[in-house]
Parts: sequence; C-alpha cells; structure tokens
Amino acid sequence: ASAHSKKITLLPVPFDWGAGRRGAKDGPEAILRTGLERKLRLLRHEVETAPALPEFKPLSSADARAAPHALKHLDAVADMNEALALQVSALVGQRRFPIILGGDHSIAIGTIAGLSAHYKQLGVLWFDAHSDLNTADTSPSGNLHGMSLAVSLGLGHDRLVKLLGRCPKVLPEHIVIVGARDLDEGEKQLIRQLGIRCFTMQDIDRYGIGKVLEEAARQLQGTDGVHVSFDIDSVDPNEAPGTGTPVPGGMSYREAHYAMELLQESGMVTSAELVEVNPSLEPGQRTSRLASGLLLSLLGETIL
Ligand code: 6HN
Ligand code: MN
Ligand code: MN
Ligand code: MN
Repeated sequence: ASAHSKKITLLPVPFDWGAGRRGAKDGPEAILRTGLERKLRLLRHEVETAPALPEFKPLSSADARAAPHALKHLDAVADMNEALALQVSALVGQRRFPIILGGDHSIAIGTIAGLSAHYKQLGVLWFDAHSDLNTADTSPSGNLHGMSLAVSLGLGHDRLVKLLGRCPKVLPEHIVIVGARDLDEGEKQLIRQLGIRCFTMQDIDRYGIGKVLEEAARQLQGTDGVHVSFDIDSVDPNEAPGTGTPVPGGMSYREAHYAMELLQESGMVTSAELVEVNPSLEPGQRTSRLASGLLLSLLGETIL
C-alpha cells in the first residue's frame, strides 16, 4: 500500500425523510452500483462497505401534514441521526476513513455529531447550492435537510443539537460553504451575523475554484480534522439532474472535480459524505456516476 493509502469504510444511509420529496434513499445503492468500492481499491486503499444503516421511517403520516413552520419527520430524522452518529464515531475510533453515502442532507447532523466526538476543532467544507442554515423560525419548508448545518452549529431542536452530548459540534469559523446560489433570507442573516465563510457561485466566477479552495484551506487552518459534506446539487443541474432541489448556475463538472483534486493534494480531509443523489429523478446514471467520480478524485484518482 502507498503512503497515502487509507482504511476506508463506505457507509450507506438510505434515508430521505429530511427532504421534501422521496427518492434520495436509493442514492447509496446507485452510487455503489458504479463500482466505487472496486475503483477505490485500484487506488490502493483498503476498502469495506458497511451494512446500510437500518431504515428509519415516520411512525405516522401526521407530521408530514404539519404546518410549514414545523419540523417535518423530526422523530425519524433524530432516531436515524443518533444511530448514524454512533456508527461514525465508532469508525473514527477504529482509525478508519468514513465515506457516508446519502441519503438527503439531514444525515450530516449525525455524521458531524459522530466526528465531533473525536475532533475537538472539526472543520467542515460544505459544498452546496444551499447553505442548510435554516431553523424552525426561518425555514420556508419545514424540511430538515435545509437545517443540518444550523443544527451542527447548535441551532435547532434539542433532540438534534444534543446528539452524543457535545453542543455545538462545530464553530462558525471552522465552516466554509462553497457553491451557494439559493439562500433564504434568514440564512443570509445568519451567515452575516456569525461571519461564516461562504463562497457563492459569484465568488467562483470571479476568483476561480482554485483560489476559492486555497482560501477555504486557509480558513480551516488550526482545525484537527476536515469533513467534506458534498451536496450533489452544488454541481450544475446539467451535470447532476438527479437531485431533489436543483438550482441553475452551479459548478461545472471540472470545477467540482478540480476542487476534489485540490483537496486530495492538500491531504487535509479526514472524512467525507456525498448526499442528495435521487436516482428516481433521472432516467440514466449520470448523477450517481458523477457522485462516484468526485469521491474517487477526492481519494486520489488522477487523469494521467
Ligand atoms: N438541501 N433552503 C430550502 C429549505 O427548504 O430550507 C432548500 C433546502 C435544500 C436542502 O439541498 O440539502
Ligand atoms: Mn444541502
Ligand atoms: Mn442543496
Ligand atoms: Mn480556529
């Protein structure tokens, strides 16, 4: 094995009750079908695929009909994330490199909770068209996948912010958002108020993705681990049509790959998750192939 070889565990999380539409629960299977495990082995990593997290479902459909300001499917989201947090924490305890396959973006709550049990100064690189910084008060939808980053900052329902005890899981200055182009009013306010580093699509246009990643790395100096939370809707819908909340004007195929290649070169990344692939929304496998390819670039695949 080479100097950079990692002990990777792929952890499938078939969950989509944090999203407004169903289907992202089939993301992990679609991503795995691309041969991700085998291709990671070709990069000289030791790789295992863990059994999928059990499916957590709402007990009744009552909370699905809740008013817009309510937290939809809170019980299912909280139970799933508690189980996920324990698993992620156990993997890091075994010195494994976790790659969590979603699933909607509400699973970041559990992933980050699990990581924060080991990394006291966790850095989070959040690739997303959105910022997922809503709270019950600001959310236009009540969908918890739009609140996961806020929860990790300690803002949200008690059942979510206190997972595994420590709150908050991550500090505002250790978060960098990349690819944002659809922010709700309350999210914009929170970003300004907390001084969160947010590289919008305009920043990527202006400075280029290379410079943006350089700045992001500088911002995360002094962290003791860096988690990449990659929402596939950060990429342009032309490249990633199979996702539940597509927004025009996203990162190009190459911008996304180059970001992953730069992160690989930096050697700073200690865990990753890939979320919001919804195979039911496209006829082919374009989006799951893209997702798989991005993870391969992050883990060392090169063009030449
Ligand atoms: N995601 N800001 C919108 C909301 O409902 O809060 C969209 C959130 C999308 C969440 O893509 O992970
Ligand atoms: Mn997201
Ligand atoms: Mn998103
Ligand atoms: Mn710091």
